[in-house]
Amino acid sequence: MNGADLLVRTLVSSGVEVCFANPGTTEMPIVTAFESTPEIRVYLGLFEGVCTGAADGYGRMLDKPAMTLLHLGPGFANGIANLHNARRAKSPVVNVVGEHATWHRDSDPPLAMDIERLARTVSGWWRTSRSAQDLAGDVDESVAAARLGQVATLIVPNDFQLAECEEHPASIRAILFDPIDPHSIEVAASRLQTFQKVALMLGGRALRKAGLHAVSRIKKAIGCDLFSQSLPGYMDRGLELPPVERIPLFPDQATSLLSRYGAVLLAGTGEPVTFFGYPGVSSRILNDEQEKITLCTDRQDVVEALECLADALGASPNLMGGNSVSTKLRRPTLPDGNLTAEKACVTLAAVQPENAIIVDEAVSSGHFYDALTIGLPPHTVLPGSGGSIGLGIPCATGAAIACPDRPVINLEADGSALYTIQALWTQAREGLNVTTLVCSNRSYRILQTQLNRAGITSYGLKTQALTELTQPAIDWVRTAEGFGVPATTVSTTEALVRELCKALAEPGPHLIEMLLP
Ligand SMILES: Cc1ncc(C[n+]2csc(CCOP(=O)(O)OP(=O)(O)O)c2C)c(N)n1
Ligand SMILES: [Mg+2]
Repeated sequence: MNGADLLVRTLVSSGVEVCFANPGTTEMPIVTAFESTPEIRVYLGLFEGVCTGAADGYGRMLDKPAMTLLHLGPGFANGIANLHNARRAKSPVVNVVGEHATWHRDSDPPLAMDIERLARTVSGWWRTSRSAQDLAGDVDESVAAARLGQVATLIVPNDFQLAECEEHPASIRAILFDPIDPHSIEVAASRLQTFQKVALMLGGRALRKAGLHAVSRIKKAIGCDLFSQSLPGYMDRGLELPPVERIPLFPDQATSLLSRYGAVLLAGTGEPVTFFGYPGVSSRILNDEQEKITLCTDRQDVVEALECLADALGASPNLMGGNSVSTKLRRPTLPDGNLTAEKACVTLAAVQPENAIIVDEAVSSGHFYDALTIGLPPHTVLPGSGGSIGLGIPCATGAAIACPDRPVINLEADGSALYTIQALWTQAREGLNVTTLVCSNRSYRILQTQLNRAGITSYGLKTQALTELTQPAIDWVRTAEGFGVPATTVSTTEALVRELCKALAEPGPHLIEMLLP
């Protein structure tokens, strides 16, 4: 076998089942190695940001890594924006990046770049392999690093992919979290009990079912309120789960929401900070008087820590009684008439099927949606996480590949959609059950809102040119159909209900342009 075979076989024996790829000449031995490895499924993304966003979506859904295969520094660079989102989402991703042959590298060929430097910006683990035989150990370590909830990047020179080497058995390693310190949990429990009003700020695995189960025990014991950062990576929501509120994006709203709490427990996330720096406004959302208690480190299992905390607070394992979880089905009533962003959100909440995966990159159109979902049937929400737009369509693609039996609905802002629109082609090629709802307000509306908030209400021609998506308007139906995805445009709530139900009933991807004011 050669190094490429060893690499692919080790990935498979470490539990990796899918690869989102956009290969070039330096990765062709790995492409060939896929041929003799039926255990790994491969998907072509027509831009590296599609591959990395899809790997992120897959990783978020299954909490285990997909692999990407990327071409040299330029290919990796194209994938970085969505790897940034993956890093913020604590998503497990393993990148394999081809590199020039070691003997060729020093001649500074046209595509040469400092790949390690790029890798550092988004990866919790990175390495350039030193020999073909080392590849098994490298892969093993990269997968173990990714499974802790980080991006791992392995750079593999082409000559090592081609070199002969020995088979090396590897197996799936258990995730190696650092142990929880019972004393620090006791301290956290007794501090929390001294405050009247406590907030839990949740992130990472704390927002998955198992974490939320422990959280609801804590809520039942001490009556705290539950929050997440504005853009968490993953949230299980709906019936039988406790209501978690995403903190607002704008600092004044976030600060006033959280100022009433004497203590904030940080579980799986850091202290909340404002999205941008605004002159005269503090970067931190919590004030100095509020006590901040960090439950555990990134290297510890937040779910286990939450369970220990629930035990330390004397919380009963039984969740019945009290109001720590929503138990009553509450679907909003369908609105009627011409669509607005709010009506689009209400319609989605009224119609979305049980077990749906909602990929939320609706930007300014989506903020009505969250509050409507507490009493809905169980579902999962995947928000933008790192604020780098262009994640939604790739992320929905990866989520659908991870969970083929679950309907995926992607609430997608028009400007954001256009960064990685070619992911629609992968959805069509693979026949994925994704319905993309484009929030067609024909502008970068949030930028205009930011200007309004800064007191600028009339725009000059240049500001208009840089914030409006008109002249020409995007033809969404022809764009989607060009990539092989059936599409339609709706302007009323009634038409949206009809088209959404039709799209959900038919297999394969669909796109619905929602005309919004
Ligand atoms: C990669 C990247 N480029 C640029 C931005 C800056 N940015 C934030 S929101 C936005 C426009 C959003 O427009 P759209 O997706 O249509 O959402 P809307 O504001 O209209 O709801 C831009 C350009 C960003 N966040 N990420
Ligand atoms: Mg827009």
